[in-house]
Amino acid sequence: MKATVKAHTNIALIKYWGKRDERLFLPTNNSLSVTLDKFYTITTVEFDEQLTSDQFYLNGNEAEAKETKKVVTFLNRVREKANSTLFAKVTSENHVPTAAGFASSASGYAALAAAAAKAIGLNLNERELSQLARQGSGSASRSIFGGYVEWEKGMESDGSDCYATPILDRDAWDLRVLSVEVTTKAKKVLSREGMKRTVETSPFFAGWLEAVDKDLITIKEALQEKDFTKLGQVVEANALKMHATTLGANPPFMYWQSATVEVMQEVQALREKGIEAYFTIDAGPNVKVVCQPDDEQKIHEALNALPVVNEIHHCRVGPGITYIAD
Ligand code: 2P0
Repeated sequence: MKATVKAHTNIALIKYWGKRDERLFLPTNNSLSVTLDKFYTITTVEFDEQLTSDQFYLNGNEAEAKETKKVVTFLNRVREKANSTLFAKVTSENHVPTAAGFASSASGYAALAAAAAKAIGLNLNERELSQLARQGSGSASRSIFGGYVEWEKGMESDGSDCYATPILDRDAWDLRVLSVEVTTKAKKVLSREGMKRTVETSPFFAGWLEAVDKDLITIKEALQEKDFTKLGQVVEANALKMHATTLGANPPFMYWQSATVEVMQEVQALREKGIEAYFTIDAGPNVKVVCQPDDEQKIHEALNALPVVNEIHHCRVGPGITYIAD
């Protein structure tokens, strides 16, 4: 009744931005990500008839009540599926620098879904695990798989056709992602809240939905043709469109800080010098830069020279979930 799983985080190249069902985590649009090798979560789940409630330990300490509540809600879904009433001890180690703007929820819920399913005796395939992980956090549906992954929004109201699928192996295209951590002070609007506010109030949200389908077609062509320029251009443009929706929300909000804009402008300046780099930004001020291996060092040096840059993490394309023997 015990299992341990390692899952890696991912960065969306075409963003998930908006839900059509908040309880089931059903998105308004497909998204496409690359799994990263450097950041991951290792989670052990043990169901135990001696326990009288669920326990959640994160990085060696009992987790905060808010986080534990989310984990309990998720375990309730797993118990319902398995027709079980057993409580569990969940132990998670996060190797994700949250200051770098990576949501640990993607690797966290992918690892939790796979470990909990195995520990309770559910025999789920990867597609089913993707659907389960999705119900902890949307982006976790993509972290079940390695390489380049598309999360299908699906049409059904029960989420039965809403899951991620791998579209290109990690070995098929060796791209690099530099995670550029900038100095930051402001409090951020959580992505869950920002997404909801945008869907409900931003007049630009309709434009986002119209654009994202076209961007998906373009990026899939780029992946097939291994056309880096085509990929980079659509990645950067898609991130800018996602962020534009937040400016139209009521009340309006913005994830960027001045340091964010400085990094974005340096990336554009690098391109003018003939070095191909493209940025993407999630629900926070840090910037991720996508590039080809030969340019990685030059881009690092240019960005590292900016006073607003704190740290740069270098990532390669990573694998899907792995089960670890106890
Ligand atoms: C993404 N983000 O595609 C997008 C782009 C942020 C910006 O997925 O509410 O933590 O748990 O489903 O997955 C971050 O949101 O949101 C996210 P929930 P999640 O990666």
